[in-house]
Amino acid sequence: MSTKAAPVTNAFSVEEIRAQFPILKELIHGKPLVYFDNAATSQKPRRVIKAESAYYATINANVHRGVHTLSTKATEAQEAAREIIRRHINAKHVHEVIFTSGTTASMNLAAFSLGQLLLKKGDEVLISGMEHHANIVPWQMACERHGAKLKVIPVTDSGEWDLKPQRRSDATDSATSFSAERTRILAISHVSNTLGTINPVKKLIAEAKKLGIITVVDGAQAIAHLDIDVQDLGCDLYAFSGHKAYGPTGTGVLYGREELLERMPPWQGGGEMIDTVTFEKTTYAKLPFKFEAGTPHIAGIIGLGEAIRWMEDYDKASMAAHEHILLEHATKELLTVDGLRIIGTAKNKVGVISFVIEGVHHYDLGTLLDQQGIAVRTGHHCTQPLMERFSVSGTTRASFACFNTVEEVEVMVGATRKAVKMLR
Ligand code: 7TS
Repeated sequence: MSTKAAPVTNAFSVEEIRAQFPILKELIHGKPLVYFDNAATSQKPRRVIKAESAYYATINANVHRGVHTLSTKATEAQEAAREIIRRHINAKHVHEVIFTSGTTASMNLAAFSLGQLLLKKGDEVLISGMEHHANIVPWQMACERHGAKLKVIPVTDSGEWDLKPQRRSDATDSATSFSAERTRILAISHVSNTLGTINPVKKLIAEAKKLGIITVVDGAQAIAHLDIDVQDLGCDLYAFSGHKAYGPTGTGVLYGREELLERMPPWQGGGEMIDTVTFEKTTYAKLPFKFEAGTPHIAGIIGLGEAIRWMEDYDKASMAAHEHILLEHATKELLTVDGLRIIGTAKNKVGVISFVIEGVHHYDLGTLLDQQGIAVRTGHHCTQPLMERFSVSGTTRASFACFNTVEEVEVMVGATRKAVKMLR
């Protein structure tokens, strides 16, 4: 497929980028693949695939265990990835970067451990109405364990946080108020996976901090599109998945501020997270290993380090600028489809566009688009409460990455128009 999008900056050429993704040469039902499901998982550049397979081919061994050469090399490669990630998110210390299997695991760690440390009967955890289930259910479980309550920031019609009730000193709706006495934890997404909204996390974190509230950010949809500086954000914990940022599946990170991580109890017990074990008592390893029980996904972590270096080579801001062009084009063109409504119309968005079409079920549309080689996600996107907020059972979602083109957007819009005619 030829690519029509002009390079956005000198540092960025979509043609050059596309050439690095082997999967983009695949045909789906005989048609060139148009991959618009990057919010579910992004595709991987050759460099990442090679880094992962090179580990297995040349230095495969367990980490932090053997004195033998391979184990040393594997350990060095894994720890080099930790430093790449530290630098990328501007954490102060390398031991503030904990490897997990993904955002879901990071959030379960955070909710379990912070629950043990902070929550007691009558306390509150505040999340927002646009959270992914991974940033709802672990907190619900923690609240159940400790007798705390889950409170929710409402979402406006455009798909943004409605912070007015929180700000009012005379807030009558206690369901949405920040309370110095009761709120212990604020857990919010940086970017909504369903709406694409970029949330003003820094501002809310600053307000929470004034009240001594611990802040946790779900950065799953931010890491591939925004420059992340955890010190500038001021958050206590920040979670993301490697596979949504051009890295391997089964990898993730939980960043934590040293002083808080020191106080947090471990989530999982087992090998590697201990200092000494007797049948009577176990003492735990230093950070970050206290939170990394068992053998990690070493190959994946090395691949994640390479994915981060790859993104840095191409400059995230240039990628985001390109994706914004795709978003604007898709928004304008899709709105010309009869009966189409976009869910999520915030001013500040990443390249995610969710829509519903009158008289057309999202599942049927997704199936017909697939016949044309176009991969989109359909359904509730693991945000069922948000679907309820917008009174829809699901949406069709196109989510862009730096390798997508304006021409691909046109292919999708054309195929959507055709599908609507068939389905009505
Ligand atoms: N939080 C957000 C905001 C997400 O978008 C996702 C995954 C997760 C947490 C969980 O990440 P995981 O890597 O542990 O699965 N979101 C999506 C999605 O939008 N479509 O498929 C997965």
